[in-house]
Amino acid sequence: MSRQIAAEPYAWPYDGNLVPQNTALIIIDMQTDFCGAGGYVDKMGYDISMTRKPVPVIAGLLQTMRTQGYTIIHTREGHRPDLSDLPANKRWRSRQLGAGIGDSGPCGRILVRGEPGWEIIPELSPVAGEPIIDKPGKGSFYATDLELILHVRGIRNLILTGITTDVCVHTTMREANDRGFECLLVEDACAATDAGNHLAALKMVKMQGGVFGAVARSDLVQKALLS
Ligand code: C5J
Repeated sequence: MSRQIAAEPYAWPYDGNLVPQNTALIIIDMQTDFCGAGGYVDKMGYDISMTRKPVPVIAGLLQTMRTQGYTIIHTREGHRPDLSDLPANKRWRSRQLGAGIGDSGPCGRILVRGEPGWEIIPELSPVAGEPIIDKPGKGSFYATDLELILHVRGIRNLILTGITTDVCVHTTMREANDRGFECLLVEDACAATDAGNHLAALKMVKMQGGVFGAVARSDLVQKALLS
């Protein structure tokens, strides 16, 4: 059976081979530090209502794909408590905005593994059996075992959601595309701290016939999955 999602610039996946056995939902960095009060993004002075906006949309996709037996993968950006994996320039830059990674804040030490701010928000909590990828950088493949986990499970299609569209979601999509994965970005299931950057990130995916994959709205993803 062939199944495709109405997407731009092409119906996704390109070959109609979309089944729970070969497709994963990736939920990127839905952590308090990125969308909660007192977290990293809030401390930098950005509007967290923007990064919170996709929460119910992701929750809806999560429920559908969990129920149908798709692989669900969660990621968290964060550093070791001793900060041995935190590049000095990354720390320096974050301190320029008053939100130093590794420094204490209202949600514990900012972007440090094990701290309250680093946890995935309760609305999107992983359940047993769903891999969580801990990453020190923006991309989910760099310095992680994500690629191995996907290969072990026979996954070749990735449905990408989370925050932020222009940073960790885009970096992950680019990394995945170069590794041969067929990627779909769900436009209302991701968000950025800057509305223009969100739109630009969507546009970049769609150029050159889908240079990094395709983009779809969540209602069209749900429609295809439930048909
Ligand atoms: C950022 C992320 N924006 N999860 N991280 O620093 O996109």
